[in-house]
Amino acid sequence: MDYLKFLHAGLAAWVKETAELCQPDKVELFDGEDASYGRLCALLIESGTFRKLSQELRPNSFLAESDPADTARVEERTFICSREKDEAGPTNNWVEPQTMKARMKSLFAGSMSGRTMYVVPYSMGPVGSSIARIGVELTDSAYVVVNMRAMTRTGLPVLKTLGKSGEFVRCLHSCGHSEKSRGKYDKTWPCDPERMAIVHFPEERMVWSYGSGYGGNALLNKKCFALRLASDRARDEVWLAEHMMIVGVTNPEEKRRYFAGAFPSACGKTNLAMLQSCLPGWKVETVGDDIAWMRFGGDGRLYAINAEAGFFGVAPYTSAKSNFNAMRCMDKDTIFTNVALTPQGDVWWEGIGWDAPEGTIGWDQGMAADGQAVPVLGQAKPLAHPNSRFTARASNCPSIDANWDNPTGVPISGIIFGGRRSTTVPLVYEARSWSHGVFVGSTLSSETTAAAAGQVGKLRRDPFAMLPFCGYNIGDYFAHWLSFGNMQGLQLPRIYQVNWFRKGEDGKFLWPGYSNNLRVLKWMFERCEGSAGGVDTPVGFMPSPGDIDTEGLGLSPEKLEKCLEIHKEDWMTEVALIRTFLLGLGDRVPNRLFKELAYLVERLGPR
Ligand code: SAT
Ligand code: MN
Repeated sequence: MDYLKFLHAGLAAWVKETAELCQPDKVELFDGEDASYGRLCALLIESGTFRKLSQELRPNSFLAESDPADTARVEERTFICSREKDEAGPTNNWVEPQTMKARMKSLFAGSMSGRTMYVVPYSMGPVGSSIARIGVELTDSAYVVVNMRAMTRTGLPVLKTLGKSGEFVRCLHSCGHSEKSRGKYDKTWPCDPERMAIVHFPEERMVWSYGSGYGGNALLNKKCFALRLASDRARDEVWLAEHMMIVGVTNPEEKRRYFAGAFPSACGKTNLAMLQSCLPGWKVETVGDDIAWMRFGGDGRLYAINAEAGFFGVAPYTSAKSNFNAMRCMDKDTIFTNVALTPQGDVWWEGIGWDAPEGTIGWDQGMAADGQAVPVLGQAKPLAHPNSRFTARASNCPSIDANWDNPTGVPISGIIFGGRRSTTVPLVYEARSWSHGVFVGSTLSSETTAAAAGQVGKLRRDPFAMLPFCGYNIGDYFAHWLSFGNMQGLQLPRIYQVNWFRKGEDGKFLWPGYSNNLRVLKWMFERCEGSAGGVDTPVGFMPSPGDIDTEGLGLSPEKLEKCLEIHKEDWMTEVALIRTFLLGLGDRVPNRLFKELAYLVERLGPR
């Protein structure tokens, strides 16, 4: 650790101070090299956290099983501890920072005893890009380190870029020690479910996370830094940190345009990012599937980078049909968490596209050190946890875009908002203006699916798909988005809403979806070119049925028309819901959004 001192005094001091608090047995710098990654994977196998999958079927891949009490993000234990409560706003939990620090320090005290504290320097975005930022995570979880190796750019090149006095976000993570013994999980998956807390201090650019080793609770680079802290920072510095995928679309004339898109969970954001083309001559390529950092360039265009370097995707229902490219991403070098294990040493989950081989072992049954695995086939409980994940590298994605790692980023032509709506919202429409588009984003909604806890089919508003991820007052966040509309010299992207999930009277989806969504992207592409038609409707500009390429689709004209229908009554109901929602977000919601709502009512006409 000594040479850290030469590199960055602030970092060295923070490491020392944290080690004194958390009392790890050892402190180790993660250099990001393959050898170090391999050594940590071997350690994880030794401790029983990892099982190596079949080298023939899944080269260099592992299966991890978490404690059943630690399987997803915990929003109710996630806090934004800004100095002022109003800064955190109505959508975040808040506790006064000094009080929270005292509480957290008592949890961190000695929490790493018996473990190693890893120092993980990482870059969000291509190393050296002017949009990218550096973070350092101190963690006592080797599982976190190897996941970060896939999800971010890690290691010595990052430390070099950081230099002696560069700025970085401080992320401290400890799995903790449970007061209650959890049997086999104590060793394989340490955590402290009763006292979990994921805490952000935006003014200090710092995250403290205690008690969970899973996903966004523990990989602090992801939702904590790249969305919650970065959104706050982006507001101050006039850029955007968004929960968006980025996709490149190339037409037969080889012209490429990029789109960024925000979708609440379970709406197929990753599938859209990795779409397989269904149209001759058209290509679709992936830049990112979850987090876009965007900044307007000197030429007035909006440039986006993928803040990440891998995919942390939900496994269940990922198949060759729903997402062929994602399946190929996980052919090798992949870490699976909480999926089922086949007797052949491969992985399985519900909706993978084939039946579970006999003897397949469910996610919380298989890894007992004593080998007493109980196959649970035929049991109602799913074999893979609904929030089971794959961690795959972007570089292994067959559809990865040539510019995905370009430090300049990619120029964004259009921004897409999409939700899962069985009624009301048409297949696609284009916002009439920037502020109308911001209104569309701020009122984004989706119906809940069986995959998430709670009632199925319930309509939930999720503005910009950022409800759990906006690190400051959501009203100010809307104002920040609106502010770009008043700036001179910007080439603002067009803004779209899509809905692949509208249902007919028979309760079936009207639109065939999946690769066919490219037909909708094509309309947007051609709108940006100025070559596609758009009908002026009360909700926005829409394609007439003839503007959507349906060649070879076999979709009846009536069905397409139904996909595109606007029912005034439905929209009046929608307007009332939107008004209630916006009013519920407090007095910092910009008036402009209520104006946009009034315009919508006006365009819908008298009752
Ligand atoms: O666990 S993560 O936050 O990384 C993924 C998610 O919940 O969306
Ligand atoms: Mn996400």
